[in-house]
Amino acid sequence: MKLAGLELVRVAMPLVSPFRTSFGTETSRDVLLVRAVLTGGAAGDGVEGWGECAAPDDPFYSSEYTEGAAAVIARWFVPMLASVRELSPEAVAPALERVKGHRMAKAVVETAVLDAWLRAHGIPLARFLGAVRERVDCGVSVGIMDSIPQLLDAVGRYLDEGYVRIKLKIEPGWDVDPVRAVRERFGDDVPLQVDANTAYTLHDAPQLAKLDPFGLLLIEQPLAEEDVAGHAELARRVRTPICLDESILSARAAADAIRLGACSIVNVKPGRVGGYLESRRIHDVCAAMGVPVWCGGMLETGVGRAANLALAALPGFTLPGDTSGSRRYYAEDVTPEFVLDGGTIPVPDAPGIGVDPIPDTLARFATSRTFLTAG
Ligand code: NPQ
Ligand code: MG
Repeated sequence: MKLAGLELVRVAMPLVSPFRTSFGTETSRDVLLVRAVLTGGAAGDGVEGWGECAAPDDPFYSSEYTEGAAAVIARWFVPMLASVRELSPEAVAPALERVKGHRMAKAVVETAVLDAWLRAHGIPLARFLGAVRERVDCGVSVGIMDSIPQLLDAVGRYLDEGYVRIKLKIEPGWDVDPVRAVRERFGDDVPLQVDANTAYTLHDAPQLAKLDPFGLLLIEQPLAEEDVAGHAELARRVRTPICLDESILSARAAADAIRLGACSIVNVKPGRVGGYLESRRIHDVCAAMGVPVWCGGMLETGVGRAANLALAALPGFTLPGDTSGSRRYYAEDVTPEFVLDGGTIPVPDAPGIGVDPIPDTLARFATSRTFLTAG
């Protein structure tokens, strides 16, 4: 098979409520979807597949952002992929290797090709990756709020909906108090964890150690993305397990961080690491080193959500992920809605990622569509 072209579809998705983290407040998600069209396969001409870019609108969470991802795809990735004679999922990363970084842009292109290739071969993504579950346990990420009563309200609603794990976003000034309040209201049995999105420094170790009595599952990414050694030192000063998110850019980075003692749990986000193939390698390396992993989230529409559910069904994903129902973020999704049922969501079992954007719905949310012809 060869690449016929990539369509870049920008969609503007209003969030059901503002999502505040230590790096900013989001009220809508301006996301890039990519449709890959492949030709020349046994399944005939024009097989297509979808991927969703994890890059946020602004470069405040990571160096990547939507407009930048679209630019590098259009200017470099399309010509690089056009020259691949036998395009397969495994051929994408080597073809793009000469471009440094840009993992979220690489991930969305690899995923769109992977989806098309799997559809042509009739294979569901979950089966391709080595999934062992038909449903996955779902957690929810709860943003920083203006007040504790507001937070307790939100957590109470998520627990009523059935979420099996709560993750509180924290930052200096919003850490011990919200955790204590949630424990006092909802008890010690609620699986609870926190995510700082790099908001602390090693000087804050005594403050972070104050979270120890609350029996948290983990503290996610307390320190800077590049501060792996700092996390190793912090891990010696607090009892709560350290989990890395932003720092883990590859399977090699994961192995190094674990060996250094910087983390004992890993958040896997396919966008951040360049795609689902690298995500599976992280899963494998962590399993070999006895480190549990879980699937993170980037406020995905149903396109990204579908693929994440397949990944979260792998055996090493032993902790509930941020694989929430579509309604956690969107009143209306571009795909059929993913609905939480008994704290779980079924893993799509149709070929590829297993879902398609609904054409009319996509047309309503799309702000621009550009088809880039290969060759
Ligand atoms: C995390 N996600 O685990 C991220 C952070 C995050 C579900 O907590 C736009 C796009 C806004 C991506 C805000 C969750 C975002 C974003 C937060 C990712 O660190
Ligand atoms: Mg995180």
